[in-house]
Amino acid sequence: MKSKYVLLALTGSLIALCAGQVEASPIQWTSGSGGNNHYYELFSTPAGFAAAQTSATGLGGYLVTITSSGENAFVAALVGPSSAAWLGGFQSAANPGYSEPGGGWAWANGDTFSYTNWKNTGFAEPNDVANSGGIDISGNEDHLGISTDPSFGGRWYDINGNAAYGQKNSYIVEWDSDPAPLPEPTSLLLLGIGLAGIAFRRRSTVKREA
Ligand SMILES: [Ca+2]
Ligand SMILES: [Ca+2]
Ligand SMILES: [Ca+2]
Repeated sequence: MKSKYVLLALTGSLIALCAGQVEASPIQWTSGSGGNNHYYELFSTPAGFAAAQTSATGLGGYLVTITSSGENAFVAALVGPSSAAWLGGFQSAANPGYSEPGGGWAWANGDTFSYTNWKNTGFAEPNDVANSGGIDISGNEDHLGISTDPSFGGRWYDINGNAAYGQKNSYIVEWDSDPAPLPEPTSLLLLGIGLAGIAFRRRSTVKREA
């Protein structure tokens, strides 16, 4: 009986895992199209900056960095029309050349922050204006976003990433190489239930045998 229960629970877990598992669907920016062969995926469930960054590193990648006009165009297309997303950039007084609003910006993953694509018409960015008194890292707006709203056209803006101000955005994860298949949370939950079932059956079997 013991081995039968274990086998049933294990089979159930495997079925649940296979049925629930959906591979991440990152898109490669291929060298054939002028790209860097990195992989990118848009996560459109709005998240605060810190949560987005935690999600990106948890998936083995990083919040997207943009280091060329070609990469900006690729990322803007991924964001889609009239939307916005976090980029993996931040500003800090600890960074070389810091001054508000345009100095001391850096990519969190260490990429060189030289290419920029700030909104430069109308209300130009960066402007460090919002959330008066709401210090982000060093100023009022020290995190980085890209917007495809027609008034931005794929250009960047600085915004407060302090969770207390509640800004949420879609975000894009970038990987240098193809990430491993990523199980969905539901399949991990089902796997957990299956494993708990194995443990329960083992314990109850021991009881009956005792
Ligand atoms: Ca990049
Ligand atoms: Ca700032
Ligand atoms: Ca701004």
